[in-house]
This record gives sequence, structure tokens and C-alpha cells, in this order.
Amino acid sequence: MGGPSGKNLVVLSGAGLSAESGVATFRGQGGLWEGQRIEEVATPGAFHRTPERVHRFYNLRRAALRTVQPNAAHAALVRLEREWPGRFLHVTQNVDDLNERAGARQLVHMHGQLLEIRCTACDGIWSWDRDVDTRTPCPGCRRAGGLRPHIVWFGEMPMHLDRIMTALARVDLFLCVGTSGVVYPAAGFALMAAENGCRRLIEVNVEATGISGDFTERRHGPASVEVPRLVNELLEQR
Ligand code: BJW
Repeated sequence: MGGPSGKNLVVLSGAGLSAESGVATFRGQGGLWEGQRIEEVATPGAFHRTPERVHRFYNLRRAALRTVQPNAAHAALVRLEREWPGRFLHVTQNVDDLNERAGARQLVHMHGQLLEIRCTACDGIWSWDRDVDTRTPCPGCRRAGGLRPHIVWFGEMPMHLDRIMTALARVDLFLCVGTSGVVYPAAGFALMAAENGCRRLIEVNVEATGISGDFTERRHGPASVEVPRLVNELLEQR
């Protein structure tokens, strides 16, 4: 990231960014997967006890990715990335690839990616767009039974935290799109930014969240409408 000081922008996105593309959110209306709360399926313990069930959950979501497309909010964030005059980092909690498909480059997936798989035997990470089960051999070490989604489950360390913390240490404008703000550490990023001197923090969400009070501005409406509108304003003000 390079650019003038005073113009450091961090975007944090959550499931609400992809909701209008047809990717289900985790919480609120329609926020259940196969009748299970995400807290009950996205844990190392759940995978240990019932790996087939957890693989099925991720297989369904991986297959569903083929049926969805980026929406106007993904596109607007890519325009912001390309035209913003300072440093830019988009931190997404989403495991879909819709930001990449819209053209995002300055992007980190802090909760991993559906289209990657990890081998617990050899630690290899592989691009993966097919189903996987407990008998699937690792493409690297050939051991069967060791593959797991390259996803951050509850109790596991989120990815790219060094890069995220560096960006949050010098952020001037923090933009948060479509997250309920219940999962940490992401839910604490706005407060962290403010403590580091960030004076403009904007939340975009269809409704108020438990962290709305951490922001200096709130835009309540669908991301596909509010994000393009906000990006126009930000690029006019630069
Ligand atoms: C729209 C919209 C539209 C809809 N337009 N908006 C007690 C206190 C503090 C922490 C803990 C605690 N007990 C346990 C913890 C830690 C735990 C945690 O936070 N638990 C909470 C449940 C309390 N966190 C962890 O374990 C994390 N690791 C960790 O903390 O490591 C230690 C550590 C310490 C210190 C520093 C760093 C690390 C790991 C968390 C892993 C989360 N994994 C999941 C699942 C895996 C990915 C996957 O399968 O997809 O990640 S959980 C799930 O929630 C997923 C999401 O990324 C994450 C956040 O959800 P998100 O994106 O906010 O979605 P929703 O559905 O909740 O909200 C959608 C929002 O969109 C809503 O607000 C809607 O209104 C809105 N919306 N349509 C705009 N059209």
C-alpha cells in the first residue's frame, strides 16, 4: 500500500455485502444453515466429531458460489480501491470469492476462503472448487482423511492479522459494510481504529447493530444502494 498520509482507508466487510448476490447471511432472518447455528458447525470440535456433516456444509456453500455473481456494492468497493488516492485495504470476513470476481486486489480474507482446502497432515493449501469428504486424498502428500476447509473456525486465529493491525494503526477513514459486529476480533476493529486516532468511521447496514455506536456516521440501507452512493461521495470529496 502506498499513498499520501491522511488518506489511509480500511474497509471491513461481512456477509451483508454478499447478501444481495444471494449468499445467505449467518444471523438474523434466513441466517441458519441446515437448521444449525453457525456457532455449532464452524468449530474444530464439530469437525472432529462429525467431519462428514461439516464437509457437507462447506460443499453446499462451495457449490452455491457457482450460482451467484458480484453485486453493485462489490463493484463500487473495487472502484474505490482503484481511484482512492491513498493507502487502501479491504478486510473481508467473507469466504466467498465475489470481491475477487469484481476485480479486488488489495483484499485479505481474515476468515479464510471457500475455494481453498488445507491438509492437516502436510499443511499444504490448495485451490479447490469441488466437493471434499473424509476419503479425499491430499493433492500434495496423498494422505486421505486430512483435508479440511481453509476456514477460520471459532477458537482459531484469524488470518492476516499482522497486515490488518498495521493498516488499523494508521487508518484515517474506516468503512464497515454488512457485518453484525458480534464476532471478534473483527467486531472490535472500529474501536481499535478510533483509539488509534481515526476520526471518520462509517457503518453501512440494513439495520443498526450492536457496534453502531462505535461509528461517527451510519448509513442504513441495502449495501447495493448505499455503498455505490457512499463511494461517489468519497471520491468527490477526495
Ligand atoms: C446487510 C444486508 C444488505 C444483511 N446490505 N447489510 C466472548 C467475547 C469476545 C470474543 C469471544 C467471546 N467468546 C468467544 C470469543 C471469540 C470468538 C467470537 O467472537 N465469538 C462470538 C460469537 C462471541 N471469535 C473467534 O473465535 C475468532 N478467533 C479468535 O478470537 O481468536 C483469538 C484472537 C484473540 C485476539 C486477537 C485475535 C484473535 C474466530 C472467529 C471465526 C469466525 N468464523 C465464522 C465462520 C467461518 C467462516 C464461514 O464458514 O463462512 O465467520 S463465524 C461467521 O461470523 C463467519 C463470519 O465471517 C462471521 C461474521 O459474521 P457477519 O459477516 O457479521 O455476518 P452476520 O450474518 O452475522 O451479519 C450480517 C449483517 O449484514 C447483519 O448485520 C445484517 O443486518 C446485514 N445485512 N443484508 C447491508 N443487503
